[in-house]
Amino acid sequence: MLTIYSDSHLLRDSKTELFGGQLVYPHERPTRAAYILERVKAVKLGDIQAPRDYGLEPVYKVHDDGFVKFLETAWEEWQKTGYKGEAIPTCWPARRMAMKIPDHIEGKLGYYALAAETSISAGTWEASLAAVNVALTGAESVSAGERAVFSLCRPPGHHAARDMYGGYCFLNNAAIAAQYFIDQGAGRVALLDVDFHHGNGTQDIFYERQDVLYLSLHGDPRDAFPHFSGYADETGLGDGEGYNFNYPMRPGTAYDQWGASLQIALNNIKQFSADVLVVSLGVDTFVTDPISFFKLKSDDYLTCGGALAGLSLPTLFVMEGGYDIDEIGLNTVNVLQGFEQA
Ligand code: SP5
Ligand code: ZN
Repeated sequence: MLTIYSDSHLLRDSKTELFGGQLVYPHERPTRAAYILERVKAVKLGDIQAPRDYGLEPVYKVHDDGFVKFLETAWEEWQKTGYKGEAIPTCWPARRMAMKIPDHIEGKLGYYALAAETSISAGTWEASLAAVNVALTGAESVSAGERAVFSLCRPPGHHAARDMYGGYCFLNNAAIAAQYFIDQGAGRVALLDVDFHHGNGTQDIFYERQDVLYLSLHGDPRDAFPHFSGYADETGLGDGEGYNFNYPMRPGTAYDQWGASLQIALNNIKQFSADVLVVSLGVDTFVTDPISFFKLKSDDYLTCGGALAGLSLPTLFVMEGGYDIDEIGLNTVNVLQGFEQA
């Protein structure tokens, strides 16, 4: 399987994550991609290619103009305030407050953030845009006839909504890739999200559309981030009604139950008769993931990959989360090898 990778992810190396009331070195860190790449090489998964540059047009197809401009200039504006730390929002437009976009960077951070754990740091914008190019280059290869491609994106994307960032995500790599497939003439795209967390951003972007089916397996929002999205009764709106499927699961879920939800999701993808599959691939479902509560084992990722291959669709894997860094390479590449060996 072909892998798309760029060193530009190194530009995203924030020093602070607000976690448990402390500022800690972020779980979402550069070594994640390094260890995955190392495993891709160790097992000789296939060629590794650099991304091409697609510019901002595909980003604006999915994200709000003001939001993109905010991300582009946020670090510069934050620095001008003279604050010493990285950019973290401290106030929000909560219930019954004005939904007007303020001029001051502190107000803008609150307006566009969906969570406060994710600091904006030097290089965040550049790395986020590079991750989009990694996703798009993978999508172009799949469009050109590759059976499956792995886009080793970092930072991840599935929490980024049309006009919101957070959950370690800024631009929604998988959603931008799905939109690219549509623009290349795909009639129906299935976007299956197996990251531990609900992909609230991807759901948001396609919620009122029936050309992109979104399905997500994740920690129940009663127990897990992002807490305000991912319930089973979120089924789509308007034209999109019936084209959004959530499979929330409780703490302690192991592969017996997780795999059963996966089978239901795969059956829904078959019924939809998708032309192409995008997988938001997170391995934070792993038993020793430091921020999650599922109990998947390394071999389960081989099984999962095999099940995905059973759809017999052109497939783009887009990297999302996974924070047990010692095992992230093994677990991620197991999905890809399980897929290839099926
Ligand atoms: C892409 C992705 O996986 N983003 C995840 C963002 C999660 N951020 C909030 C984490 C809060 C975790 N609380 C965990 C309690 C562990 N005991
Ligand atoms: Zn996650």
